[in-house]
Amino acid sequence: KAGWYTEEWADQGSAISLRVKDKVHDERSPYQHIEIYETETFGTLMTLDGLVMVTDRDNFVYHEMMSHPALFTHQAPRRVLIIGGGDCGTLREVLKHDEVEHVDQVELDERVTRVAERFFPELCAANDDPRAHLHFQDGIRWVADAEPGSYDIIIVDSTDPIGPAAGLFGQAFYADCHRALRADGIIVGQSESPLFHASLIKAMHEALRGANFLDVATVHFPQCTYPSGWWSATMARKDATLAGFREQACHERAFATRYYNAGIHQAAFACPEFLFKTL
Ligand code: AG3
Repeated sequence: KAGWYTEEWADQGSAISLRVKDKVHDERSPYQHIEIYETETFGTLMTLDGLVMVTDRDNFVYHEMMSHPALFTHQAPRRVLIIGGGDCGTLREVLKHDEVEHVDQVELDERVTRVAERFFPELCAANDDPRAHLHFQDGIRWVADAEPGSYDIIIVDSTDPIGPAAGLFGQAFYADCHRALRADGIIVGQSESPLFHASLIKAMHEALRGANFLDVATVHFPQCTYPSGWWSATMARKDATLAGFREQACHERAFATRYYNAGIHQAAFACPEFLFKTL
């Protein structure tokens, strides 16, 4: 049925609407309601519990910014853990880095990945890379059970901080991540809209510092199908600062990106005045 798909943000008095040609998949997994639409102008759309997760047209911005700023800040990212990320878009970006030797992706809901394999094959194209290890279980438990110092980078590619994802924004989880990271390890998590959710970003900064991370920073990027159209990822480093961008390596990277480059890397860390005053 053609019409409009709308994600409404009641508390913000605003919404995003995409013109859709058809709903092509609808299922209730043990964890959530998974729907796939074919849109008029944004390609395929995946929603979870009615909220936009991925569209063909704009997911590259989010997935590149969830991965490359952290991977080009770390001097030698070899072992990466992705929590969530079931559509595999972040995994694809991480695997573009040749120095990455092993990626564990821990997604709660296997159905999200199976549906993505069918409707977003280009995001899942690298899933059979021998370096990629997909696990379908609770990420909070995974990190709590991880050997100390087992990862260089942890990427938290979660849904909004409600329901099962809420724990992924808390200090107890960050403390477990701190332990699971090597000394120069970096954690990065999606941190919602700076315009709509500045208090969440502030709480994340406090929780990360409370979990003994030395340096915390937020990167900004446009994401026109998420609330407010402006999105962020918040990053922290265990016992070094987030300075040390491998700019030369970024310039000389052997893989293609569509949003991220060295100029974007540096610009994305700039902190808007209102957020600076909030944090
Ligand atoms: N992670 C979801 C970000 C939250 C979007 N929120 C919303 N639409 N209300 C994206 C998963 C992509 N790998």
